[in-house]
Amino acid sequence: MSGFWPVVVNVIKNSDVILFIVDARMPELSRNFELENKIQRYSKPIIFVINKTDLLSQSEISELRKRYPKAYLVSGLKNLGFKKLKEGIMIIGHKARLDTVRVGVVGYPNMGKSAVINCLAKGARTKVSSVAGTTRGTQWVRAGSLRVIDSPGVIPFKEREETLGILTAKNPEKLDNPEKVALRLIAFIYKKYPLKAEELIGLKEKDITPESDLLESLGRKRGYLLKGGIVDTNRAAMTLLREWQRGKISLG
Ligand SMILES: Nc1nc2c(ncn2[C@@H]2O[C@H](COP(=O)(O)OP(=O)(O)OP(=O)(O)O)[C@@H](O)[C@H]2O)c(=O)[nH]1
Ligand SMILES: [Mg+2]
Repeated sequence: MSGFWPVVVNVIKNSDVILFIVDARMPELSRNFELENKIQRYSKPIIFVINKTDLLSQSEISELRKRYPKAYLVSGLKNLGFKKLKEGIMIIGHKARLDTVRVGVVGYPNMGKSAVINCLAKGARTKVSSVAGTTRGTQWVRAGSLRVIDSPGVIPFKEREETLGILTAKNPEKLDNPEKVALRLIAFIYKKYPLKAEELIGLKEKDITPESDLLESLGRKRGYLLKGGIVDTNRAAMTLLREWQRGKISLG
């Protein structure tokens, strides 16, 4: 487990409601059952917040709405969806007869927890960056009758490196095997967003065979060549992972 668990458990204990932040590109993958169990153990209401919706198309957003009718869809980058989210939080606060609602914000690293807080609380200046593990301590921020607390991202015990890479919760530079992770990411994009994958890799799904080297296709398409015309697959892998982490690959 990452060293931040005690900090996050404290955030859970000291909150009236928990915002669980997931990434719209991969909401299922970014749920963290260990963390959800912890929240349930303290009987705190959970609001699922699907962030980074700006990276999806309108039809994908509609799909998400259908699939997760109770979740709130937002974009911390574009400041979208926060009026409704605030209302949702206030409803829970009213029901519990609270004058001030303490809102804890949790999730994997890099899901946009700090960005969400900056939108919820206008004066908040929590640090936002594409480096996973940016937030280290906790910080309370006031927003009207809300008190919002940021928290460091947490990773379940023994989470696979491929999963963490796709989740952008582990920085590409820190991965043991970036090419393997990039290949898993490509497979993920083909599965969920096939048209985007075809455009990105330059290979139609129907033309992929077990012999296809997708990193080589990507590198060749982008002109990442080494001496002798060999494709630099490591550069292709690292660039793809960095662009994915920085939200440079729009799926819309
Ligand atoms: N496209 C897009 N990017 C976002 C959005 N919200 C946050 N980001 C980006 O995602 C990255 C992580 O944002 P943070 O708010 O620092 O994420 P965090 O969950 O607080 O991360 P840690 O503190 O490292 O756990 C940054 O590069 C943000 O610019 C969003 O709604 N859309
Ligand atoms: Mg943060």
